[in-house]
Amino acid sequence: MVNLDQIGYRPGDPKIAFVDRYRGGFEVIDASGRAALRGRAAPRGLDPLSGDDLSVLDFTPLNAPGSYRIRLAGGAGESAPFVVAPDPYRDLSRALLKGLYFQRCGVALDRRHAGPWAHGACHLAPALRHGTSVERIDVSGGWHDAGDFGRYVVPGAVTVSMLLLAYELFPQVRWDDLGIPESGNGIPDLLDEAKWELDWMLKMQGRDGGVHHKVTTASFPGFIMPEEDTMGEILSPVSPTATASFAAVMAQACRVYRAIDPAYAARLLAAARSAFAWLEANPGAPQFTNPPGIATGEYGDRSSADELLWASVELARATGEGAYLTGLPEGLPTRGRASFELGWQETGGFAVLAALLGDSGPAERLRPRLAEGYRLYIAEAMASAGKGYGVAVGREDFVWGSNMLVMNRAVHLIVASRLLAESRAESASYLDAAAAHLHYLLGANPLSFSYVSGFGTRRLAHPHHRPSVADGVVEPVPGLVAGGPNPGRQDPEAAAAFAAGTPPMRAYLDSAGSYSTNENAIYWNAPAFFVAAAFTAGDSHP
Ligand code: G3I
Ligand code: 9MR
Ligand code: ZN
Repeated sequence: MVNLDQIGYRPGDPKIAFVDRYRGGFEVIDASGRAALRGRAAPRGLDPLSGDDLSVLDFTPLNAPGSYRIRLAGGAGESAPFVVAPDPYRDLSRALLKGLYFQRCGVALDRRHAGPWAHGACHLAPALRHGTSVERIDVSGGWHDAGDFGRYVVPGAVTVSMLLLAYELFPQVRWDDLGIPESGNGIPDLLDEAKWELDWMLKMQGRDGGVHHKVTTASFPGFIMPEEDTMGEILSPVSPTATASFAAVMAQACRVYRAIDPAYAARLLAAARSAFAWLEANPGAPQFTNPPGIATGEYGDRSSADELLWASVELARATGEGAYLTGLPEGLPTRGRASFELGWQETGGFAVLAALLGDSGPAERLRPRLAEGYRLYIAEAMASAGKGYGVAVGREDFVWGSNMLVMNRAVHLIVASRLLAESRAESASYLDAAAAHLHYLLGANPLSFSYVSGFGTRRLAHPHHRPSVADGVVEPVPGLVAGGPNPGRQDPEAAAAFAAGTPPMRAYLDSAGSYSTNENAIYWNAPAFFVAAAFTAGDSHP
């Protein structure tokens, strides 16, 4: 197999394909069957993450737009087709954003916007407040988290935050013609989609400012359509991580919405302030664990210090009030990768970006220390990106949702190209490294597999996504990102399929039963969207 990005490459970008145990020559064949370029495999050595004895095929000089495939000498193999084009990731960016529209809850997805994946309205009945038998609360709306129908505040917050970061950094993706119900309303669809979740999050806040952790059924339903899921939902208790990440993203959103809808921005800020006040009033609040009778995703955490840091920085930035920073621990964590994570559990990276990007107001004083730590983090990522399949991840990153960790690394490299680079060459080196992560997601990996539904030749076909299984449509909902390789053998199919010791990048199954490798999730779409957006053309190109 010849492993490469099955969408393609832009002229001028580095272009590298990967092969296992091959040392010979290769040809890049154009649409008319002629060899447009010839080269030889260059050995890269044994790659522990894939188990591959890797060689790279460098076809960087191929810059003429067109459609191609790579052929190895002596019939040893051929790649999927790919293009060289000035703006190859545009449709991908749009689909990754629209992937969130397909997750909308509490509303019907109509044919005009959802095509064959249209379905009826779901989860409109008020949820029962946990621990009571009669108190019902309307918390309809938001996005289904993943392949299940639960709505969880913690992952919702990081997803919206990533969308808002993309909105701020990439004006080229402020489309208003994505084909969602709000398209054409004069507001970028990116913000309309973010608002769908923000409006739901507002409903999840109690009168005292505390924010409920999640709303789900008691257990996961079978493979049914969302509108068939009528067992009734339960509103789980308030949690400190939900309240803190809520405060952070509401404050961030307030900044963005000020220019667009000042009344809405004021509402968001009031919500952020009252969530923060709840955190101050409840310093010892216990971490969330599933309450009795609830068996859906826990999204638990050891500590909410990172969420609190994030909320402090965003609130200081939104209000200009330095007081929001006074409670911060003396030694801000700025060393080690955990400080920069952009996941649902470790959110320190969102705090770092909030402090480093743009006018961060009183958070400006955190910058020198953060920037120093950031520089070290990026240097480490760059060193690791030069190896194997070109992604800055290690064995420890191959957990449930490894594709998110790959995409998050690329997010940081893209930010570094703007924030740290002191020359054009340095900036280009960060962007090239980031692009390699996108190529990995789209097929430049040992399985020669595109983890995005609807994109690539060998691509995600059977996600653990209830609607895609139950809707009777052959193709899954497009624009979904699979969690990806996870050698943890955390579902029965994965446990049966991988022997212990399977190289981490190969521990993946395109099967709807394998929720630990093949579910989709909103917070896996968001960083993939961010990265694809960075490489989408427009007025302001990265
Ligand atoms: O962080 C530890 C690491 O220290 C340890 O060495 C490693 C070894 O297994 O595990 C790491 O933790 C893993 C954690 O994800 C990392 O974020 C856990 O094993 C793993 O079980 C956990 O998986 C989470 C999964 O839910 C199960 O709780 C995923 O992150 C999370 O994305 C996923 O989320 C689910 C929701 O619960 C329900 N909705 C669908 C959604 C997506 O699958
Ligand atoms: O479908 C569920 C998926 O959304 C979750 O991420 C996953 C882990 O919490 O659990 C899935 O549900 C499975 C359950 O945990 C065990 N029985 C089989 C369910 C999948 O059909
Ligand atoms: Zn629903």
